[in-house]
Amino acid sequence: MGVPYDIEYIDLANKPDWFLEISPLGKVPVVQVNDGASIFESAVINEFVSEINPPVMHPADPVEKARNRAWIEYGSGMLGTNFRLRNSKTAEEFAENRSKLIDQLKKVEEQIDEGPFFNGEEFSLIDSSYTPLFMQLDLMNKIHNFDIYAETPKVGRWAEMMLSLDAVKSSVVEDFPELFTASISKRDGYLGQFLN
Ligand SMILES: N[C@@H](CCC(=O)N[C@@H](CS)C(=O)NCC(=O)O)C(=O)O
Repeated sequence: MGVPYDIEYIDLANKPDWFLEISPLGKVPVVQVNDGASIFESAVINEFVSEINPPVMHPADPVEKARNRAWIEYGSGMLGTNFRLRNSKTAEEFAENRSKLIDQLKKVEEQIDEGPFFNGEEFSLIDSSYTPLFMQLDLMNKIHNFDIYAETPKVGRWAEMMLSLDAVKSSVVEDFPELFTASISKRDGYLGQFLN
């Protein structure tokens, strides 16, 4: 808590020059620290912010910390699966990607106990790392209910709890739902047909 920052949102279809100068891969998110250094990759940024504002929000036990980091990496890959799900053109392609994502969610389901967080009672960086996926799935599911947590109730409860937190709700621009939904509508894919 309490790390001072300024934030700039980037139109990825129209990246400003100053952004391209500080973002080594031209991607968001990127953090520029006071001495001018640029830090990219969201998991690395999260660890960095946590490290300059201890305690670090990973489990203290090295084995547990490594397990958390590994599942954070796995969750990052799931964003790719969800990107393909969101952009599926046909019902068949959508069903195929849905089932791939469900298989991945099942692996995560095996890792969690009673919650409410991934590690139980304590909030950790892994909770925030899965939240963009949960937020996207929630908005996609509002367009067309595809029951993504039917086989993973614990992940479903984890997602619902994370999305109910004020810190999560205020972590995106106010009109994020509209912008995200509009980007799906524009794409002329399977999900978009439920909007048009
Ligand atoms: N693994 C990276 C992914 C970064 C990433 O792919 N960002 C996308 C937006 S979600 C981006 O900036 N894309 C713009 C582009 O590639 O031109 C992270 O977690 O930071």
